[in-house]
Amino acid sequence: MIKVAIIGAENVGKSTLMNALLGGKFSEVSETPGTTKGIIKRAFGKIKLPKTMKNPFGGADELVLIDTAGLFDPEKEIRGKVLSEEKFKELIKEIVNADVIIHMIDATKGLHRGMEKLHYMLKFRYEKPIIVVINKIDLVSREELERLRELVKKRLEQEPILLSLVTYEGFNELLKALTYYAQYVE
Ligand SMILES: Nc1nc2c(ncn2[C@@H]2O[C@H](COP(=O)(O)OP(=O)(O)OP(=O)(O)O)[C@@H](O)[C@H]2O)c(=O)[nH]1
Ligand SMILES: [Mg+2]
Repeated sequence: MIKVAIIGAENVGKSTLMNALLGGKFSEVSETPGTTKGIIKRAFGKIKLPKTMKNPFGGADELVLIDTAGLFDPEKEIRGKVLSEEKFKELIKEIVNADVIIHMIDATKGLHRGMEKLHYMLKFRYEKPIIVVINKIDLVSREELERLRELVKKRLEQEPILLSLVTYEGFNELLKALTYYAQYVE
């Protein structure tokens, strides 16, 4: 089983992504930050890997998606409003337990400071494969997006996937990245 956790500050579009990947309304979506209150897990189904990819399981494996509550306030470096300290820790435990992580950034808000720190911890202390996604690119100009892309690349030392869950630009690229990272899961 490959566990994929979608993480980010409040309101970045985590639940929208979960629903888009699953093709249905599995997680509540709203414009109000703090909509998802805890952890939502759903089987995505079998993931089929191309023959050229190494896969310890053979040709296919079960993929489970985990949607999480927004970890931080969109503007400030404080915990998400629906999270007690205990709940926050519980979420971090669940995230550390995942095999692949999707770190989602809101194009209109930029890279969140708290998420940046968490990203480092997950990447270097826990050696997690992380897919960085800048979502809501339909809401910003190409120039703004380019600036954010450069900043994210510099600070997180990896190239982000540029995504819109309105136009679906970048969606295929994200699916490809998921398949790619899934092959490294032990
Ligand atoms: N324009 C635009 N809106 C988006 C996009 N993705 C999500 N949204 C909207 O952003 C808002 C928040 O989406 P959610 O999926 O609920 O965000 P979330 O990260 O799960 O939020 P919390 O559970 O509160 O942390 C909703 O109004 C979505 O319709 C996108 O790519 N473009
Ligand atoms: Mg949500």
